[in-house]
Amino acid sequence: MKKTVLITGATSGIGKATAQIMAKKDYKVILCGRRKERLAELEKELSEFTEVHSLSFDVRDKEAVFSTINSLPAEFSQIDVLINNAGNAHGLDPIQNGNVDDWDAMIDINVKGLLYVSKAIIPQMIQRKAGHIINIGSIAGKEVYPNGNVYCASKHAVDAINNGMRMDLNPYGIRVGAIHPGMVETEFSEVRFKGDADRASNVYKGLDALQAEDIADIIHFVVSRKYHVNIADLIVYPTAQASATIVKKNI
Ligand code: NDP
Ligand code: 8X3
Repeated sequence: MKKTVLITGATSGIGKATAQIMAKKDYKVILCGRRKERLAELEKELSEFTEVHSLSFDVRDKEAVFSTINSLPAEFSQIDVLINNAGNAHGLDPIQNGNVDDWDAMIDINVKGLLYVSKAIIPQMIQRKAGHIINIGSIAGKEVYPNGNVYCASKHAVDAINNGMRMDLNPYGIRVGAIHPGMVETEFSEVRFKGDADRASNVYKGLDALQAEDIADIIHFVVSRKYHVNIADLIVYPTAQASATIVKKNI
């Protein structure tokens, strides 16, 4: 029987690339995100390979998260793999200049949103004593860099939640692990810099940054190990990057 994967943040970047790979690897795919047109477009593209269902909700909206996930049609209601990927950085400012709305967005989306989606799906995994949760953290969850303050805090929280989830779900045989990417060239920096495309593209200038497909490939590798193998914590840098602040650029 085909397994079903639910991917949050599937309208762009890592989530979209993961949906594309998983669809071609014969998983049924549930695409989540806010942007309905993008969901519809991707659903159409992937329907050529597998069964696809789209859910449009904001992960900050607690009620919407639970009601949407609880009303999945029967053929998609068993979620074997959850990929908690939705998230972004908002701003890159010293703490004293930080924008309170940016702080709210990062904590509400990256931390609380991940918790809500997990809470909606974990009970069925417990009932079946099977399942796999992959939390997309970041190197920002392993180290703090100047001006990264609240984004780093949100990803440190993801790291902690990932470890806590693995402990708490251990009695039920549920696999839990995190992947922590370094620089991946997606819409991430455009969101961080509020649509400033020049500033965003500068981040990746002069190096071979990771591409969304690189992380998607690794996600598929992690998911497709034999069930007794749980990859719990994985840091992935582009070769040009050695830490959050050490990056070799050819410019
Ligand atoms: P993108 O900006 O390309 O994608 C972000 C995705 O998250 C979009 O699909 C977006 O969908 C979704 N999303 C954002 N806010 C919400 C919300 N409130 N409700 C529901 N969905 C939301 O960035 P990436 O692909 O790079 O980011 C994916 C994950 O990877 C994030 O958790 C990010 O922190 C992490 N990461 C990224 C790195 C990078 O360098 N790019 C490095 C390390 C980690 P929509 O707007 O349609 O709702
Ligand atoms: C994204 C990578 O270095 O911008 O999480 O925090 S970084």
